[in-house]
Amino acid sequence: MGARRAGAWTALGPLLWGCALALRGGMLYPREGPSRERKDLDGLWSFRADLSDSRRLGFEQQWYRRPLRESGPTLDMPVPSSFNDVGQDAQLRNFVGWVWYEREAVLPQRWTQDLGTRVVLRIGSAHYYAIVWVNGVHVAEHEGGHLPFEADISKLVQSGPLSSCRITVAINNTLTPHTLPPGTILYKTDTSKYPKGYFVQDINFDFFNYAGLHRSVILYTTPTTYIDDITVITGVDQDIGLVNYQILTQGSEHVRLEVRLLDAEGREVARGTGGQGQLQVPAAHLWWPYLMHEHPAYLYSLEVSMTAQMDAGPVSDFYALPVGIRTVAVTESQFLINGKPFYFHGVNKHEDADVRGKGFDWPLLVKDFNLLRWLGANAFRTSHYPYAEEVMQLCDRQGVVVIDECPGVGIVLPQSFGNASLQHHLRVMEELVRRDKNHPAVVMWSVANEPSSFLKPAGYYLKTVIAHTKALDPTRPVTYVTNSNYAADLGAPYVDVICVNSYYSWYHDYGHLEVVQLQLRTQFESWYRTYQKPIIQSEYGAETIAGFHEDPPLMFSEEYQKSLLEQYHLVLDQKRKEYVVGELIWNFADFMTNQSPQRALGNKKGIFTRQRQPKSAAFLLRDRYWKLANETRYHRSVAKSQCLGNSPFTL
Ligand code: BDP
Repeated sequence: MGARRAGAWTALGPLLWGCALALRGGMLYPREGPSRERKDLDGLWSFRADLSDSRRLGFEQQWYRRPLRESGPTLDMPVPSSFNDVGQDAQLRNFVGWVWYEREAVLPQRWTQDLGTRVVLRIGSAHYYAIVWVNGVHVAEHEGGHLPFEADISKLVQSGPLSSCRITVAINNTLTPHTLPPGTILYKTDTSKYPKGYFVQDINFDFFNYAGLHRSVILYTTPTTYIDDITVITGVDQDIGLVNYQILTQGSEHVRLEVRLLDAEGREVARGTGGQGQLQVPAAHLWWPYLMHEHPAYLYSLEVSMTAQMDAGPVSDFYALPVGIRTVAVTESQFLINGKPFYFHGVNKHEDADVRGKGFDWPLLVKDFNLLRWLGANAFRTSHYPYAEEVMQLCDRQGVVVIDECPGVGIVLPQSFGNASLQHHLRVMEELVRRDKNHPAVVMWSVANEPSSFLKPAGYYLKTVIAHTKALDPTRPVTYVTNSNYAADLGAPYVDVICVNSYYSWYHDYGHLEVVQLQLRTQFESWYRTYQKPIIQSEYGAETIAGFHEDPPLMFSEEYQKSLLEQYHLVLDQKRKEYVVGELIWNFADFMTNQSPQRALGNKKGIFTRQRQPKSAAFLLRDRYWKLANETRYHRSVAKSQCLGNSPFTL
C-alpha cells in the first residue's frame, strides 16, 4: 500500500494560509463575551411576495423606504423558516421571484451611542439572492443561499437619536444557469396552453427549492478595533499536539495579541503572543470521531485577547474558538484520521422538515443527532449544500465526521460550466472554507454533486475548483461526488478520494436485486483500477413508502429497501478490506422534492420518514453500523446503549 498522498494534510507552517482568499473579512461565528454582545432577531417578521407580473414592483415603489405595511398588506412570517409551507396559499408555496421581509429591531442604548462599538448585521442564510437595507439604506447584497453574510451598520444606527432600526431584506429564489445550484426559467409562450407571461423554474436537482430566511438573523457588536478572523491548523508530533494559529485584526495596525489554549477543564496548557505562531501541547488529547476512541471529540478552547491603545483610550476584544487537535491524510487505499484508518459509516442528509422546509430548528437538530447516535453513524455528508453553523458545532462536540459539500448540485448544462459559473463557484468555495475551516469534524470538502463530469468543459472547470479549494485549505482532501453511470469522468484525476453514487436495481435493472452484487463489484474494481484512490460509496438506496410491505420484496416496500441494502453490504464488506473507505446511505430521512410522476410527496429513500420515524431498513443499518464500529481495531468495544444517554451531548 502506497502512502503517496499521506502527510500532505498534516501539520503545515502558517505561511500557507489564506494564500488564495479573495474575500475580505472573516466570518467568525458571533459569540457573546466580555467585549461582544449578540441579539437574535428570530421570530415573526413582516412579509410580502411581489406578485406583480414583472416581480419588480417592490423596487419600482421602493418598499424598503418605508415600513412594509405602508406599501400594502403583509403576512406574519416566521424566521428562521422557508416561506413555502407555512401558509395555505398554493401561489406562495410555488412562488418564484422577489419576496420581502422586514423587522424592526430595538437596540440597547450603548450600541447607538458608543462610537467605539461596531454593530454588525449577520444573515445566516437567505436563499437565494438577497438585498438588505437598514432604515431604507442599502447595506448588503449576497448571492447564494447557504452561507452567511454580514454588514457593518454602525454608522447607520449611530447617526441619530433612534433607538431602533428597520431591517428590510428582499430575497429572490430564481435559479439561473450561473447560480449554484443552477436552474433555468422556462417561458411557456404557447398561449393556447398557458396564460400570457407564464413561466416555470426548471431545476436539475432532486430537492425542493425552499426559500426565505432559513437561518437566524443576528445583530452583534465588537469594538471598532477587533479580532476579525482566526485560522487554526493542527498537527501532531509524537504525543505533542501542534496548534498553528493566525489571527487577523481590523481597525488598527498596532494591536497586542495574546493567545491561551485551555483544556476541557479550563486549565491553560499553552500560551503565545502575536498574530501567528505555534502552540505546543505535550500529551495532547486528540479530537477523535466518536466510536473511535473512549474520549472522543475532545475540544480545547483557544482564547484570543486583543488590546490596542487608541486615541480615545484603550480597547480590548476577546474571542474563544473551540479547537480540536487532529490530522487527516489519505493514502492510495485509506482515509486516515490521526494516522488511523477511518471508515465512514453514515448517512447523507438534507436540511428538510415538515412546515419549516429548510428553516433551522433546534428540536429537529437534536432529534437528528440522537438518531445518528442510535444508528451508530459516525459521519454524514452535507448533501447538497452547506448546513447551518450550529450543525457543524454539534458535530465538533459529538465527534460526528463531516464531508462538507458546497451547493454545486445539478451542474449539467454546458452553459453552467462557463466562466461566470466558475468564478461564482470559486467564490462559494472561499465562503465555505472561510466559514468552516476551523471545525475539526470537517475532514473533506466536496465541491459538487454529480456534475456532468463527462462533458468537455467539465474537466477544466472541476480541476480549477478543486485546485482553488486545495490552495484555500491545504490541510483537507478535496473531492466531488460522481455517478457510476458516467463513462468518462474528467474530474476524477484531480480528487483525493473517489466518491461514487450508484442506484443498482433501482434506477437500472429495477426490481432485479440479483444483479446488484455483480454490478457493484464491477463499479468498484473499474474505478480503483483507473485511479488507485480510496473510494466512498457516497450514495445508494431505494425509494420506500413507510408501511408498504411485500415479501418476496417488491419495489417501494420496506422489504425491498432492506434487501437492496443487504446486497450492497455484501460487496462493501469485501471491498472495505481493500480500498473502499466508506458507505453513506441515501438518505437519512424522506425529503421534499419538486412534484413529478416519479416522486410521491417527495423523495422516499429515507431510512427514517420525514417525521423521523424508522423504516425497517433503519434497524438493519443500525445493526450493521454498530457491528462496524465494534470491528474497528482502534477503539474499545462500545455498546449501543452507551450512546443513548439522556443528554444528547454526553456519551
Ligand atoms: C442521486 C442524487 C440525489 C438524488 C438521488 C435520488 O445525487 O440528489 O436525490 O439520486 O434520485 O443521484 O434519489
